[in-house]
Amino acid sequence: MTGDPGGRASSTVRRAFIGLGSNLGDRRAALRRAVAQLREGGDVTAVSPLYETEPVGGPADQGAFLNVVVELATSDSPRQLLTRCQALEEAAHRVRTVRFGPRTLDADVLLVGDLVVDEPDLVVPHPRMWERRFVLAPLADLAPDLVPQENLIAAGGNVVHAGRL
Ligand code: GSY
Repeated sequence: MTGDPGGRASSTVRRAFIGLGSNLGDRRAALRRAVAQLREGGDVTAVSPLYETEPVGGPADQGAFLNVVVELATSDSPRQLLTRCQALEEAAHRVRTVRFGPRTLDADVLLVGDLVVDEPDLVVPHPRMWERRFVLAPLADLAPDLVPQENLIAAGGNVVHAGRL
């Protein structure tokens, strides 16, 4: 573990990225509400274009996702960001019946500056992000410097631009 990834508040402002996905109900509305709720923190600096994406993992018959990545300039710790993500999911009334199955909202802490966290319930950088095109494509739109082209090419799951939220 490096830096100050724990729960303590810090005055260091870091560039952080949150991944949002929905494949149940009114997907666009769920993502819009989640972004609005994140904006209440006053630290959102950008929202990626919207992508319609092939499900990666989970049941074969689940519907396509809509995904975006949100960029923050934040002094929140990774754990504080996890708590914010959990609040977004709770607000979306997510009901999870099937592991990796359809969900009204999934919110993941992807990156928090160069902090590294490896705890049972929180791993940053997100451990599977480098294999997922539904993460890397919107992340590359916001931060091409952070996404090696070879990762983007090798990543799994088709993605299609779907305009803006
Ligand atoms: O980890 C996010 C939830 N999730 C997604 C997603 O958001 N988009 C796509 N395309 N596939 C996914 N599989 C899982 S799990």
